[in-house]
Amino acid sequence: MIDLKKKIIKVLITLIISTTSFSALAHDEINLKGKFQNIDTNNDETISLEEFKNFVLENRRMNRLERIFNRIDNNSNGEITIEELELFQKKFREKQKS
Ligand SMILES: [Ca+2]
Ligand SMILES: [Ca+2]
Repeated sequence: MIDLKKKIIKVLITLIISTTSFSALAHDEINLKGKFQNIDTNNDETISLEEFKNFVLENRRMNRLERIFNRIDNNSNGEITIEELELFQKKFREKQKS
């Protein structure tokens, strides 16, 4: 159950990040309709400037989160262990000292 949840989150993150880059729009792989519905949060079938701004901000936040995640994920296997978290904390503390 937990593994499935993890998998879903991973897929979601990949999806959101892949749909952020405009170069990706050139490829047909993207479900434009689904993307549109994601941005159109009040479901009135148009994207307002406000909705667009929120979408971009949200994606930027996600990208930042992914970078942080990758920095903690020392062996880049897509999962953070307690050891990796401790290592990250140690590195962070050393950085604070210097
Ligand atoms: Ca709308
Ligand atoms: Ca890891």
